[in-house]
Amino acid sequence: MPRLVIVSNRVPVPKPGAKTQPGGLAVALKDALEGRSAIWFGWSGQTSREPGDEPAIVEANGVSYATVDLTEQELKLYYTGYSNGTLWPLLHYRMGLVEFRREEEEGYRAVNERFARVLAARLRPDDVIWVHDFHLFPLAGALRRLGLGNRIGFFLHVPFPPAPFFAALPRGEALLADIAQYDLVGMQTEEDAANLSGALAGAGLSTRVEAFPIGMDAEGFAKTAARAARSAEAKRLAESLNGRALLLGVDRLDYSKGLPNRFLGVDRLLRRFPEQRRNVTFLQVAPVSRGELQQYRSLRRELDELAGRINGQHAEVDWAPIRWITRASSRTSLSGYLRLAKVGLVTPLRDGMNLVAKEYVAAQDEKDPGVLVLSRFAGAAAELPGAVLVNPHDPDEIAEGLNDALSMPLEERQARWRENMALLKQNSAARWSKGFLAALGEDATPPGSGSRP
Ligand code: ADQ
Repeated sequence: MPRLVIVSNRVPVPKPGAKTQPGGLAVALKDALEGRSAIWFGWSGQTSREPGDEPAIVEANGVSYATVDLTEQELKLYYTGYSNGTLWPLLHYRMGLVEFRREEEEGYRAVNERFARVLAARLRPDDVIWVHDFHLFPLAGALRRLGLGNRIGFFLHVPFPPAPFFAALPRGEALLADIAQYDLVGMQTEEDAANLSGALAGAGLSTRVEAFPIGMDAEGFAKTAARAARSAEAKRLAESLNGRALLLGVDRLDYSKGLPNRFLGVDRLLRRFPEQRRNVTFLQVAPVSRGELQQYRSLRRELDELAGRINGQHAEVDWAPIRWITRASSRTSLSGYLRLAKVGLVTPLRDGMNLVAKEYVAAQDEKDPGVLVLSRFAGAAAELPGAVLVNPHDPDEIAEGLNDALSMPLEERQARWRENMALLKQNSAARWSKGFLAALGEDATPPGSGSRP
């Protein structure tokens, strides 16, 4: 089997002795990395004044983690500026939030070219390269310009908007030309795949674009959640509810996650369905993210104010409807909260997949499962037919979804949960990563043969 080279902006370098549960991509790629020779390359998460092109290497679990620092300036242009300030809102259909500055776009390209140089010096001709997410769109183009003929695949974790929308991005054609340098581009949904193919075709380009919805280890998460729900902390949460149903949201504090409308949805629930007033408590966990960007700071202020106002209007001496936590919690603790929640409230305005939706389902107790209220604009909506789907732009529809979920008979909750859980088990993380790599054609590469067919 050829060596696998994973490239992502952040690299989950295992810390010696750390007991924290890995999250995100590390979990999703676990099976793809097991029992084979692999490198995981990317940014160290650190800045330094004059970062060299010699990566720091940590060997763990058979994987060689190779990372490089960025300068403050590189970080500002490549990461904060172009990746998070331009591409993130554009890819999430938020034209009004897109900021474009040429120097940031150039900084983004320069970091991708530096990554390509550092990586190319370590590559073997038969390595299979799998690049992740929008920070690294230009990487294949940069590697090809250095003369590399390896198989290179790309997976986009976020959505891709329709072609006329993408066309508004200055110098977007150059980005499309780079994307066309990948042998295979994986997207979260058929809709995203069609949008990217359309944008490529419009620019006279093409490559293989297919949907590979990201999966999770549902059984593993279910076990973690069942254990976590027995912890002292989870018991404290359960007791504090005084018999009320827990409605739970878990997100990064990001404008794509639809949090203001979610808070307003809870407000509407309390106004329109007064019989639920003493029945529910809504807990939102959303650790601050990307605080360097103004849009994120003002979102936080908006939510602080909304939570305060809604609580002020509805609270009683012994109860307030919203509990609002902007600190980080461990993955294990969150899994316990998810299991205790009668409703998982996941209402992004747009989301590539949204793994919290899947984790909520996996965390449930099959004897008395809660209900997922899910945005129809999350990639997960196509994968979880047992969810109550809502339009996240309409707080009234969110309120109605919540009321339906809270009134749902046990039998229906079980039937919906069983349908969702069966699909989660089928579309596992292992199937996702192996499916992508098989389609990339790594198995077709004769060992030791040098270049692409
Ligand atoms: P994210 O936007 O980060 O990821 P999501 O899929 O919901 O969104 O979460 C990814 C992981 O982070 C999950 O395992 C989740 O449990 C964890 N997480 C979320 N909020 C957390 C919190 N408050 N504390 C701790 N952990 C938290 C991007 C795309 C998504 C896509 C994923 C994976 O935006 O659409 O599903 O990548 O492809």
